[in-house]
Amino acid sequence: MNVRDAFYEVLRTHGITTIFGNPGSNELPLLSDLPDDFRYVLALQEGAAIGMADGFAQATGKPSLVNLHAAAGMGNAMGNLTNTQSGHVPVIVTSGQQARKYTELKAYLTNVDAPKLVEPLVKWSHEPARPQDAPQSLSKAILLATAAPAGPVYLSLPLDDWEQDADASALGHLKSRVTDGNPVVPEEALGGLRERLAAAHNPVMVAGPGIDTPAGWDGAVRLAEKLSLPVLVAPSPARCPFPTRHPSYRGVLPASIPALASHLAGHDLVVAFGAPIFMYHEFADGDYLPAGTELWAVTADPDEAARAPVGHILIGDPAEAVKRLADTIAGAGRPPLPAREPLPQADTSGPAYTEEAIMDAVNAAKTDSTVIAHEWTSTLVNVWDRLEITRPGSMYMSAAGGLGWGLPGAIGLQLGDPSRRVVALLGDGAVHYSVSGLWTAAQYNIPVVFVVARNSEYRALKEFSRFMHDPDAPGMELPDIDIPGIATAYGIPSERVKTLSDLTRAVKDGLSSDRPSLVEIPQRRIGDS
Ligand SMILES: Cc1ncc(C[n+]2csc(CCOP(=O)(O)OP(=O)(O)O)c2C)c(N)n1
Repeated sequence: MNVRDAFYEVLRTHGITTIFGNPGSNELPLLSDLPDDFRYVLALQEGAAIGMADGFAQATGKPSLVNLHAAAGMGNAMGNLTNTQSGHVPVIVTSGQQARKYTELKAYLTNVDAPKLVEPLVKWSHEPARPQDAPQSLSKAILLATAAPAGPVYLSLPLDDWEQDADASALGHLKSRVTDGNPVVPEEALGGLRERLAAAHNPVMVAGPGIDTPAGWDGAVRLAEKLSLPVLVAPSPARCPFPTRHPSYRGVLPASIPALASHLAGHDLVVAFGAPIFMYHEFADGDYLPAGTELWAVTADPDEAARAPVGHILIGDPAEAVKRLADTIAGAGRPPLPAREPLPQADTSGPAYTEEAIMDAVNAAKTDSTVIAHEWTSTLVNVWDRLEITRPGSMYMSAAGGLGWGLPGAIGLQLGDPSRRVVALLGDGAVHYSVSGLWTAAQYNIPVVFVVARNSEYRALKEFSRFMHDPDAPGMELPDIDIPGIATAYGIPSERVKTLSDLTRAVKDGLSSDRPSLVEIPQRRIGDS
């Protein structure tokens, strides 16, 4: 058995048989004669490959593998890797390295100091010291990526390692190695939070992406109902962690320090589950919390805990913690919360539509099982939740705010769970960062319904420049792009609709077809009444 056979054997052991990638000469010795039980999904650019692997890992709840080309390929991948890191997604990123002897000569396609390039964005970045170590390094990479807090890891793999003899006895051990038991909050620490919650007069829950699991949803809903807690979604959400039509649901927190603090005014206790404190965005000075408000939080990530600027942070699985609290806390005896104010009626007049009206039209087409991949930045704060989200794992957004995740992320989500159908909601600017993913969707027949809102501008940036009192920046206009034409050229059946009812019809048609499709709808530009 050679190193290459052993490498594939370790992947098999962990159930990893899909490789997302974009190959180069350094990778060919690993990829040629791919074993029959593996499938290779070709992305035409490395950022798209990362996005697909990220969506696939999130949909399957298991680590995924991506194989990229040396230094330039890894460079292209870095943008989307910021999202994978922030989203705590276990993606095993690999790239080929020049032959060991050639790296000393810095030959063409040498990845100089390969682990250094990626290091800030991964949990572990490594090039095996000996060819025989590659299977061991892979095994460690997989176990480390999945251990809490999950996240991407990176391996650089020299091209002349694969034909070397493997260490057969080491492989036997690698195949039976298991790590188990992600940390949970100790009972004593959780007891402190339980007491604090029981004594609070007007507590509020903040739900983060870390509780978007069946256990997390169950626990958060029961805890909210038992204590009549209003529930806010943590700012800059990467996933939807709470049902958006539940009476406790109160929308998404704003992402600036003072706006968030004033949103929490009047609450003596804030309890956040599965979120950093907090994923701020718009810069403005102020205090983190209103006077008289205390913050507690539970996160699986010690780094999130340690960098929280305020609060009493408990480290452990946040979904397990919220569920344990719901199981064990006594009811508060407060009356049930009144349902949230009904959403304001959207202005549905055309010919270009408000984002609220477009969101409603998509909502009318989706079902409970539809999964949304969202990268439409002018609807990032309080418009996406016009979608009725009723179950976990139904809504994903780029976790670090890096555009280029949504389109390939949707493809990975769809491949990862074919039992559910994915709608990608994209801005006409966002589409272009990983646009070549459309080709992968067409060629592998991955039936995502791509919805593009066309306002021919970077609307979110224009809004931002108003917020920052920096008007008149250049580079905000996107005229003359034929997105349905581009999609058609990549092999995706596409249409441009003029009415909201046609949008609903097109999304329904797409969801009932077994082919990918794209629909574009005009969105109002900033300042249009
Ligand atoms: C990789 C990357 N480059 C640039 C940006 C900055 N950016 C944030 S929002 C935005 C505009 C996106 O426009 P569009 O997709 O058309 O959505 P709209 O805001 O118009 O709804 C840009 C360019 C980013 N977030 N990520």
